[in-house]
Amino acid sequence: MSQAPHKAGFVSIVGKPNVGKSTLMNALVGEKLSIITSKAQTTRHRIMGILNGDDFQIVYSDTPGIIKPQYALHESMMSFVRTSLEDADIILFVTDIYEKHDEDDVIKRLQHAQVPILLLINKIDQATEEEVNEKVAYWQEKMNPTEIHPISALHNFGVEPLFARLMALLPEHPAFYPKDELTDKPERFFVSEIIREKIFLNYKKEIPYSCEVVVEEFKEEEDIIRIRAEISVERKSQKGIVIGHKGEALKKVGTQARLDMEQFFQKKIFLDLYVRVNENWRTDQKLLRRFGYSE
Ligand code: GDP
Ligand code: MG
Ligand code: K
Repeated sequence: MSQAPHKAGFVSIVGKPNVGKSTLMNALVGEKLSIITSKAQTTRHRIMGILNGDDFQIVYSDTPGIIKPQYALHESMMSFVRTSLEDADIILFVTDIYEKHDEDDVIKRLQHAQVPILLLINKIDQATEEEVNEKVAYWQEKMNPTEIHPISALHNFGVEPLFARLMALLPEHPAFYPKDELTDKPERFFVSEIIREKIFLNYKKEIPYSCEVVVEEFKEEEDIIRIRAEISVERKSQKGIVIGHKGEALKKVGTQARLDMEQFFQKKIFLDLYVRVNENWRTDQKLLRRFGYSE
């Protein structure tokens, strides 16, 4: 029996506020991973949702800056574009039927992207066929993206064909995130991703790469979630650095991570974070999988 090659990639969803990015995200991922909100951050992207199939994994993401309204938007849009040029495999540039786009340099940057750009005209349930055709012509002329898809994310119109295009454009690649962790215990996965991000933010050089995070306990109670997580390092000297003078460094990581988790889970978090020396973690299968060396 022949098997289709595994496909995986990052799909960045970008656009102005209120054009329907979150609605589209829900339509694309469905209820399969409702735990994922737009709050969890990773070092690479902000993950909006991950959709796993037997032979594919699509990681939908945006960057934190893009949701800032008004004057900050422009700049964050630019930095998004830079990031997505480096990281995304496919860009979904969401507009809606009402939008008049006036940031020409954003469009120029997107035009220079080395990856496919699918321009989505959302909310077509609110427009006549003629208006939709006008918008298609407008964007064709203005931007000439790889493809243009009129859709209604809210009414699930055009989402299925869009998904088929994503699958066709997705590169052959092993999964980026372990599928079993995502299906069994997605909360733990996001807890460890948040902690990992804070480690990357707070320590220099090789330290972040020497740390592995394991969530030992995740207990949800009525109005608090109790989390115990272990940071494994390879050497005693690294343990000292991670903990810091009088425990200050670890405390900072813990506080930052806790605040993000409270946002993510919309609940009070008690986070018990500790450090352990574990010389062998580099050979740990789970870790190799996480970095995509095996499936
Ligand atoms: P975001 O800020 O880009 O994430 O936009 P949201 O997904 O939060 O949507 C903003 C508003 O537009 C919400 O009130 C949605 O219900 C609405 N919306 C999203 N998609 C559609 C659509 O296809 N048709 C209509 N009529 N409304 C939509
Ligand atoms: Mg949104
Ligand atoms: K997320």
